[in-house]
Amino acid sequence: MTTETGALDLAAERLDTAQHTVAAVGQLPGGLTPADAYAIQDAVIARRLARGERPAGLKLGFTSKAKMAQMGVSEVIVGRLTDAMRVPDGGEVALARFIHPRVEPEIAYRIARDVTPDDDELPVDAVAPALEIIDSRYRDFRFSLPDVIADNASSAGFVIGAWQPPGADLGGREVRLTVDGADVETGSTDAILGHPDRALPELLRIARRQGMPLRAGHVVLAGAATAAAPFPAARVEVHVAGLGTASVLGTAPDAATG
Ligand code: 0L1
Ligand code: MG
Repeated sequence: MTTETGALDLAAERLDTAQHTVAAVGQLPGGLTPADAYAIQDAVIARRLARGERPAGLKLGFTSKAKMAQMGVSEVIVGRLTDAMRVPDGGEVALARFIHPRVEPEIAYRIARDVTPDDDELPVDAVAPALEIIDSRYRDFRFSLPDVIADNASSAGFVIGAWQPPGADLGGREVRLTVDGADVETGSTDAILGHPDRALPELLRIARRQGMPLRAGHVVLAGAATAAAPFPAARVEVHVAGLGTASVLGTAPDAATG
């Protein structure tokens, strides 16, 4: 780590305030290392947990070529999920909670039991189609790699479809993202690191390096199968061939019920 703790705390405060006041901020000062950026992410998450949120799992970001091209980066990153980010499958979410939300079709894995230092691989007891809502806290979604790591990999929300037993090959499955029934992005689960199962060792490696615990029941989001799409006031649905669907209704400020 190269940046002083006070400066890291200040950056975390800025990003946390941006998230809960729904107001974008400028990028962080240059010169941050990835280690600094994960320390800022730790401090951002500590603030959320101090407000009563509970850890719900981890997500991988930048796992697809489309995503890397869209954002101009080449490294896989990890962010944290909390219970406050979860939206029930088929439920609704007020878009007023977000600055400029986007949505991605993903595959979710459920962790079977607490992961220990002896585990060579992640114990998984279920898989599901999933949606991730991302919402960069930076103005215009513009950020460097340390910026986005510090900003918890843009995590903002997630939706998990019906859990299925693991075991079937999740590779090469068609993925569609629809808005009010019309396709907006199509792709394949192979866009996730060549095969979504490859997300698991990547995640274990980074989670272990960063000291991020994985507990029984935690969700792992493997990464996006297509580029992200804007999240409009409409029903957004992911369809994964042979695995099922998950959906969420984005509600505009004047239509929000909660
Ligand atoms: O889940 C993702 O791949 C997003 C990573 C963060 C970058 C972004 O905001 O698009
Ligand atoms: Mg994602």
